[in-house]
Amino acid sequence: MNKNNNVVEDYQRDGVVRIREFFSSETVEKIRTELDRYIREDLPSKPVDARTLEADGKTVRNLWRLNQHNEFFRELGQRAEMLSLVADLVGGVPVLEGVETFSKPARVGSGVPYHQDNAYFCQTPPDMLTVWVAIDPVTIENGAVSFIKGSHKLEMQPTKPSGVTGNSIGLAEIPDTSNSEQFCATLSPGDATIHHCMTIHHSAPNHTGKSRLGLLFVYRGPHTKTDNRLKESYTEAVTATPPA
Ligand SMILES: O=C(O)CCC(=O)C(=O)O
Repeated sequence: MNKNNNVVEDYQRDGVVRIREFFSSETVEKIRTELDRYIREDLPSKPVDARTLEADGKTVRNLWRLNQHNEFFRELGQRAEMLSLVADLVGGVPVLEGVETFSKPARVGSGVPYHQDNAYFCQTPPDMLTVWVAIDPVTIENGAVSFIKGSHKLEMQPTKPSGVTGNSIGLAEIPDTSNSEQFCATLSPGDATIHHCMTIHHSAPNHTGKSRLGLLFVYRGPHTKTDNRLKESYTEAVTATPPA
């Protein structure tokens, strides 16, 4: 893992930081091989909500809870170097809450509405983050994630159910910050971003012929607690649009 020295400073200031060569090309290939095997051999016998499909009803949009369903991904998320990096950012020994994909397959990959992750995670204090690792090249064209730097310092913004399968809750209003003022996280395979759970972000659909697969690790600090008010709004949204 090629940690740049300013991860903590950049993360605290901007609520998002890009790290080049976070995983080696060997690790990226192992991940790709295991994801393909898992989808082919294991997923058919998992609960239906272990994945979200795209609108075509057959292509995987997301794999959820890989840390519960798969030993390889649980071990990857628990590696000492991951935990030590994240510990400085969540303020304590990290709890691995999830390993998942945002697969954004070629042509049918759907967009992700503007949101703050804490509308899903519902934690207080919001000491929770996502390490988003590129498995494919991530470009503007195939749907890179765009972040509004500094927005992690805002309060929770008003939300509304989005009606998007797999991303059931979003911001009630689209922010004023134009796309060109946002940080568009273009990445090479193995590069990563780390974003705070209050940082506003979104991504566009993938109309290109190139897949944009991302593997995500979600961690929280050991001291966070569920905020029941946030949980109520989330439950309403996810009940209206379940992940599967
Ligand atoms: O991968 C994407 O397009 C969106 C990811 C996302 O919303 C997240 O990491 O919270």
